[in-house]
Parts: sequence; structure tokens; C-alpha cells
Amino acid sequence: MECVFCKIVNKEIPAKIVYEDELIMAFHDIRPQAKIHILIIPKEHIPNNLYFEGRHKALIGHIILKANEIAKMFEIDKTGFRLIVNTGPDSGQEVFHVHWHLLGGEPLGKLIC
Ligand code: D5M
Repeated sequence: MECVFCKIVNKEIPAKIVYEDELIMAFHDIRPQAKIHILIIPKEHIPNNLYFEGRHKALIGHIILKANEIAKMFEIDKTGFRLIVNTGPDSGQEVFHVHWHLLGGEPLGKLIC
């Protein structure tokens, strides 16, 4: 299996895991772009946002709600945070196992949208 995030799910390579349940995992990004930079992934290998199907609706909701809990865990719920899902070449997606970037802990700068 070549997918680096599947290897983290299977505990074949280490990660600084901050949350895990039967469906998802969250761990520190190895190349943080902000003071707090957590990646939230489904355990199922789904290459990117385009591959979600109707059966994933509950999983997607679960991830969004857990993102709020993880933000509270890191005390960035009051100061604010950003959730990003890069999808495809123009987004710069590097790891083709869908993931949410949870960024915060400092002012992040305004995006154009
Ligand atoms: O983001 C992919 C992100 O994944 C990027 O910020 C680095 C991070 N990454 C890559 N390998 C690891 C490991 N092994 N642990 C933790 N974080 C990792 P993308 O949206 O695909 O550009």
C-alpha cells in the first residue's frame, strides 16, 4: 500500500495523533503552515473530495463536527480557524487521501474568498 495516510491509519508509520475513532483520525501536519495545523482524515481511502458518494454523507458530517471539537481541544474555537480541503492539481493537493486542514492559533491572513 503506497498511501502515506493509509500507513498512518494502519500505524505503519508514526504520527502525532490527537484524535481517533472507528471512522476518522486527526494528527499534526508534518509541515505546519500555522501554529496549529491538524489534518483530519477518514480511515477509508478516498482520493479526494470528488470521490465522495452519497453513502459518505454521515462521514462528512462527522468530520466537520469533530473539527469543531478538535478546535476546542486546541482552544482556537474563540480565536477562529480555517478548514481547507485541497482537491486536484490547481489546489496543490499532494496526498491523494482526502483530508481537512485545520489551521489556527494565529491570524491567518485573508483569502480572496
Ligand atoms: O496536503 C498534504 C499535507 O500532508 C501537507 O501539508 C504535508 C502533510 N503530510 C505529508 N506526509 C505527512 C505525514 N507523514 N505526517 C503528517 N503530515 C504529512 P495537501 O492538501 O495534499 O497539499
